[in-house]
Amino acid sequence: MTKTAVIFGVTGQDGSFLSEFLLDKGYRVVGVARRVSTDNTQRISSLLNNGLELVGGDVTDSHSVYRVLRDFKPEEVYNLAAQSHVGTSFNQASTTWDITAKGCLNILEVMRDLGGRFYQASSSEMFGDSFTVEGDNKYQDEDTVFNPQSPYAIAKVAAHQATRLYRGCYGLHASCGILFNHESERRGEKFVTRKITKWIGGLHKFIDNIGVGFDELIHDGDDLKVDVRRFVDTGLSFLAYPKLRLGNLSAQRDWGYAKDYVEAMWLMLQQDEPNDYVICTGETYSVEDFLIASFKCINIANHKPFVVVDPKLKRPSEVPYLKGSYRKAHKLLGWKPKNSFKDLVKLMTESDLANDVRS
Ligand code: NDP
Ligand code: GDR
Repeated sequence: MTKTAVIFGVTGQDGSFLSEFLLDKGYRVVGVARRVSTDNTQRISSLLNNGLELVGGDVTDSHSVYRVLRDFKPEEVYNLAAQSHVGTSFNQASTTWDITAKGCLNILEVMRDLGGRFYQASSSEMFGDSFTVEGDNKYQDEDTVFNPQSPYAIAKVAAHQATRLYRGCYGLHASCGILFNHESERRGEKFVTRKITKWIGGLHKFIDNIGVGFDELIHDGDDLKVDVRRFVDTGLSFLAYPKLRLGNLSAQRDWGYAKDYVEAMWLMLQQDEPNDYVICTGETYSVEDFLIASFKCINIANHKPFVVVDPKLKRPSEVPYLKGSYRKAHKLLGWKPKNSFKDLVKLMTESDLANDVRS
């Protein structure tokens, strides 16, 4: 019998990969998308011609959640919907709460009556500055205490605890995946990894269009410039490309590939008993490490002259160190990551280099 899955947050990075994954498994997949003034279906446009069904709905509107779940009667419900940008949550705390915390509660309330299996997208941000120490090893796992450091993380803790409560009191098959950072060529452009690779793609296009090499770039304040006086057909002396502006470069993250992580979401809902699992790579790298590896893809050994550290991009409160342990997921789900940090940086940088050359 064909199973039906409903995905809230289908238009996002994970929603697109999860839709692909479930369609490949033969599911009927219904994605819930909110109405926005610009097209938010770019990541799923090809899937819409290949079986993915799209319905309107918003997790902050409990009646719309109810109607979708009543009409489609899914066996599995994945809540990926969130205001997911941590930096933004400091300026839009209330919206973040409504979507990321209350939105989850709205789904749980409906599922309490209608049933079905539920996946909640919990986050390593919930740990904040907390970690477990074992000898020389500092890591976070399912037993590490939460100490959230942003309005986003607080909302995720609320949704996580609500999911556990509904599992405990109403016997709902509800699982939380505590996912560490996962990225891809489809990652939103405001997250640091994609911001870096997108910028590199743009720089490559900039010099390629002029027909010069990286060695002809002049470092001038916050800009990179090319002297174009030798090109007879321009009336300009210099063309400029802004340097890459970033905030905190020392933060350490456990970065994996999003495609590997959606499989873990599905595996959690295939277990007889609901549970909570950390999903990560078990390795940690700083933002600066990401910069170094990404610049290496364009054969630039020293990224420093290309980057401006802007204090305005630093957050009021930061999560300094994330490194997960996926022991439990490996033992109970048989899950482990397939792609390394190196694979991820290469894949993302090459994708943005190709995109920018084509456009
Ligand atoms: P994205 O920001 O790419 O996607 C978020 C999705 O939520 C989008 O589809 C967005 O729609 C949707 N959404 C936002 N507000 C609403 C609303 N009111 N009603 C319905 N849908 C809404 O996030 P990711 O795909 O990266 O992450 C998926 C989930 O996993 C999120 O909950 C995130 O917080 C969580 N997470 C992500 C991690 C990561 O590293 N990627 C790690 C840990 C957890 P729209 O396109 O209209 O904006
Ligand atoms: P994060 O991801 O906050 O970990 O949340 P993000 O890529 O936004 O930041 C990672 C680290 O990089 C530092 N940083 C910058 N970040 C952004 N966005 N832009 C910058 O210019 C910049 N410069 C430095 C940040 O301060 C931070 O330390 C992501 C999201 O996907 C969440 O939804 C998810 O829950 C967590 O990962 C796990």
